[in-house]
Amino acid sequence: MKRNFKRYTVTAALPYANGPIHIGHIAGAYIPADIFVRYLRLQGKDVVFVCGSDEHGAAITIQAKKEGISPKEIVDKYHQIIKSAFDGIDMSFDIYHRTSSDLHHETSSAYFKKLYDKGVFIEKESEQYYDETFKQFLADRYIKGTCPKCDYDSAYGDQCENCGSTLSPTELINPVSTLSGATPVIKKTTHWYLPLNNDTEWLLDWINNGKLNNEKLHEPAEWKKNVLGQCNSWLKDGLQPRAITRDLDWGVKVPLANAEGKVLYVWLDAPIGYISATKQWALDNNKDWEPYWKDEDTALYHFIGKDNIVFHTIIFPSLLKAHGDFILPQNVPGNEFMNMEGKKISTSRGWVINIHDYLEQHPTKTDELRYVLTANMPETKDSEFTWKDFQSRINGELVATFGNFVNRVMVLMKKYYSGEVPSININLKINNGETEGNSTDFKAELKTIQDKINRVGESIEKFRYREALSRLIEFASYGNGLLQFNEPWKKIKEDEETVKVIMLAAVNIVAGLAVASQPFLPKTAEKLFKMLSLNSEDFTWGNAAEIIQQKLIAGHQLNEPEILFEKIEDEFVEKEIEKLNQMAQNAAAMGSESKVEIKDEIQYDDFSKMDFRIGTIIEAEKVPKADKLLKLTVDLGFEKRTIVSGIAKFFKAEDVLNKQVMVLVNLAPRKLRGIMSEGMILMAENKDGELKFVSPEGLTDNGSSVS
Ligand code: B3M
Ligand code: ZN
Repeated sequence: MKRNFKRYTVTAALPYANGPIHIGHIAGAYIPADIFVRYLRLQGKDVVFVCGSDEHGAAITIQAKKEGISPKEIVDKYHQIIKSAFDGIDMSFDIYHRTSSDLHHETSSAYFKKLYDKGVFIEKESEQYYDETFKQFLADRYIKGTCPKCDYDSAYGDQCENCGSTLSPTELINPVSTLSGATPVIKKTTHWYLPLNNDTEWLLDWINNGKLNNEKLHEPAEWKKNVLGQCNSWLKDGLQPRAITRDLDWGVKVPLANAEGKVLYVWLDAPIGYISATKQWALDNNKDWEPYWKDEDTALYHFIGKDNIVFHTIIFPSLLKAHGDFILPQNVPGNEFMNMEGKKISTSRGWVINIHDYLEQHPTKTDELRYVLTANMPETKDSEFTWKDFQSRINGELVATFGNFVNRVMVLMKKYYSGEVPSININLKINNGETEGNSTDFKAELKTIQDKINRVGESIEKFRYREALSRLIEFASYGNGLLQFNEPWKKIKEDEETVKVIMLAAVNIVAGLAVASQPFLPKTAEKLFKMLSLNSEDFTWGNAAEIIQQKLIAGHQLNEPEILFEKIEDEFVEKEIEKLNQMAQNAAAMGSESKVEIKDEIQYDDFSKMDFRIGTIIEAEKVPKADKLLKLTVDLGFEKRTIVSGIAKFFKAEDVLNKQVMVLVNLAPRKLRGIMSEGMILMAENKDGELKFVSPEGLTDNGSSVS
């Protein structure tokens, strides 16, 4: 952030309005964005901080189906829940908008039309996966399969949430429809594509050298390594054209005559949501939105989690550049993921701490949560939240260091001077608070305060929030050191004048902490300003010490001390862990209930068409290069058949010999791995997915019919 920009546009990922937000979201995208913005504002910068609900795409329609209500009802419900969670945790957005708004539909539709008219898109008929039962094309979250990059078995059609890779449905291994669970068929459809293949070159130069058409736009050294790594692994194989429309009836309609039943791909409309949000904010505040997106003196920052990185570093920049009027992001400080108590956070498995639940249970502990999530932020690699760590950080850092220092100062000020700032002799020496026997004077003390504040700011500018936070705590420890080395409680009897200097230096540190903690702990900062009887708006980051000196003058009356943080007892931790385990158990129970889905009713005729017989497996061998398949020979009494069966994960060839089993003998033969399979052996699958043979009770004749 070396250049001095005229204004800043900061975005935080628009969460899907398909469920509550949890601690992983907050730690990944929102707290870092909020710290950064609060820091910029404290420097007196012109900033707009935008966010809003992402209300389109399969994420929404799938949740609507699950809850049995309309997509509109889903987004209305979760928009409210998410918005109030953000308010509760003190996200200082200038606007929290919605992509279902008319303004957004107009903005994104016009954006598409502009690029279409410029001839940017390619119109192409292609073969795509289709679910015949649900009569629907399967893109994005409608299709799941194994990720070709990391082997995760529940990757979506457009991305893998495990490794963050961006995918297309055809890359998935073993794709299945998330609607019916069936293997999809292939069907033709027409879509518009963004020819990203033409963008590889300039993106490589822009991301890695910060240059566009030889003009230096950003410092790549300031980009985070995890972000650069993901961009380059995507760019190294060259980019492919990417479909930017979908066959869905929920979303922004494709504004073309021949596009019935088609909407914009959610990853086209959602980032444009940042622009619509800025427009709405400008309308509400009598401002002009355009400089915030078009002026080269504006710095644009996108704060996101790891699964959103390439959309913000590759796809959205390509769309911005293709338009022609827009600036490109200055930086995209993407974070990795946060895990919890040794496992991945998972809403469906109930392994989650939702923000609105936390707020309901601990309404007065919002700064505490912000603190712990910042201290464990997944900045460069995945990180871990535990309640035990929550307890030890709050008790050790916030209560014993920060809170304790502030309390000692405020109580002593009250005791010695009834809370009134004393007049001091500026020439008296005191210990500098760092080492025994090192003295300093009041002026130097003020300079130290400013240095400590600056050090916190330097870390924020580098997106090193964990470091910034530990520098804040060091600043508070330094305050404790100042008291410890100077021992005002001993000197008060024999050297009152020096005690005045010590105490004023200490109060100044409290004021410095009020300024420096503001980005991280906004409620605490507010309390500190109140106790000090100061107005936070009078302070800027870079001149904090100077303003402190001007405000905390002799005769200034402080307010009553307040307790900043409460100790977290063991019982608190035990209760929270118990709650988590309970939620996970409930989710598991619900999951197994909802899996009982009975197939559509059939008639007796349908059943009687199937010919089941008893047979004995007399030969078995593994099918080469197929993990799951065994080639079996089954003696049916009247003949012997070859049957290929997908049971090799559960049975070795020798285990199944001489087993008597049930066989569907009139199933049309199918070729599997080049072997003609002439029938199907019936298996039962238990809830852990293990297969067992369905066998007659006691041996019977091969060929016996089953009905
Ligand atoms: N809604 C994905 C997510 O919630 C998506 C972000 C959009 S940012 C423009 O992870
Ligand atoms: Zn993956």
